[in-house]
Amino acid sequence: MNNSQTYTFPKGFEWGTATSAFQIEGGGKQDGRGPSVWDTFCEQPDRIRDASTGLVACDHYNRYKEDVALLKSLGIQTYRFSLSWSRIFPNGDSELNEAGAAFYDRLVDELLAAGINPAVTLFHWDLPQALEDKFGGWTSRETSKRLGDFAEWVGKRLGDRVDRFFTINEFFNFTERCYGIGHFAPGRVESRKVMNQTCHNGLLGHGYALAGLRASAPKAQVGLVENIKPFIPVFESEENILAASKAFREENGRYITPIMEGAYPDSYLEAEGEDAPTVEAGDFDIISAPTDFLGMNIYTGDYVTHSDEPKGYEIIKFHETYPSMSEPWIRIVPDSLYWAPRFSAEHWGDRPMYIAESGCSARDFIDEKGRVMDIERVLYLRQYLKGLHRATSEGYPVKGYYLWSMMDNFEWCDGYDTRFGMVYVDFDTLERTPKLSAKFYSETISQNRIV
Ligand code: PNW
Repeated sequence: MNNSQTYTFPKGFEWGTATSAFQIEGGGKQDGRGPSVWDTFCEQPDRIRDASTGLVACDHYNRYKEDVALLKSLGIQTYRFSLSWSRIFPNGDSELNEAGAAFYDRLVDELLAAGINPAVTLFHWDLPQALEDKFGGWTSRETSKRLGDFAEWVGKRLGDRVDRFFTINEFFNFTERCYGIGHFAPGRVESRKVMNQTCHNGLLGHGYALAGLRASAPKAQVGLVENIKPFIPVFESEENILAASKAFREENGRYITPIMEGAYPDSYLEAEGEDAPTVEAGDFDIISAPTDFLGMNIYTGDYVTHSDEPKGYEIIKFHETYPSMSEPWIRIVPDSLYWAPRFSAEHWGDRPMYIAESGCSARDFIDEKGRVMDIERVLYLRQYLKGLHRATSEGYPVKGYYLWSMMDNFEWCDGYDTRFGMVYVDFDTLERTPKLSAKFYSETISQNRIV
């Protein structure tokens, strides 16, 4: 059988899994950690579905050795995790909390000793509360600059052992959703103008972070992670493919297009009018400085068909009966892992790409033997990996894949009931149990093909 029949991935393809600090670490008040906006948010009434907090979470801060051993036993090759900024700089300024910083030395060393390649995200939404208080968080360019300073420090501290850094994770979820819709921390509902400014400041934050890392860790590979919106031609006629390609560039225009192209698309500026963000001279030099790779988080996607309207495409609405996972926003669209890498390469060139997160929530059935049989997740992963396999077999430069998530964790406003892990966590005992999907993934990794 040839590679395409066995779904074999290219030699050297990296298989990983991802987490983020606030969602797993706990140790919320240990060793001098300062609060983040998410700590504050969790204390407010009616913000989190199960009224939970991140104070203990998976207690990874105290159990990281056990967790690294688990990663190793599953054969994971690269592990993407984020830093709790306020654990390291509790006041968001230059006053270092050495005890907090030392945790990341221990974690990185433990991973390296286990033969696992660490991949560090600098910012995964848990802004130090001090920066929210002092500057208004992402409404201010000061915050963007502080992320640059933090990045420079991180490069100095970890750059000798870590060679892959992601500057930020998903713009929408720490800008619009936090300062426009108010549904994520710090939960502010500001004017459209202010909200658009947070988006711009987020882009600047990425740019400053990239510059900071370039200065202190010149050999490291640096990129960002965006939850890019994939568009899939509903069937593969030439005109549908063209329509989906147009949709991809336009609909990702707020974040990824300006980073790649050094300017906001006209359609965005026209739509926002006077509410468009204030851009200072030189901003786009910072924002669009070249990265080494593009990280994409892909959970779902939209189908597109050609349209005779001037914009040339139509996004097809989902009927409520369309299959989705236990979280309804995760519609099952496996071809997303093919079309997003393909359109990225076609629009912005052949830079290396990582799927920095992909995965799903699923109902976990615990059987009478205590096994967690998450067959829905196994089915989901197999189909999505087939989409990804098509991308690599056609030569699109996707270099690795990070399954979200290593273990069940704090799913932001949904609390602990929504489970994304391939490892089950009992939040009373904190015991970890690999699910059926972990066995599937582990076997896939060991054979470098979809099993
Ligand atoms: C990502 N949506 O967030 C995050 O990077 C993770 O921290 C999170 O746990 C994971 O996906 C699962 O939700 C998203 O509603 C949150 O479209 C929500 C959406 C997308 C991504």
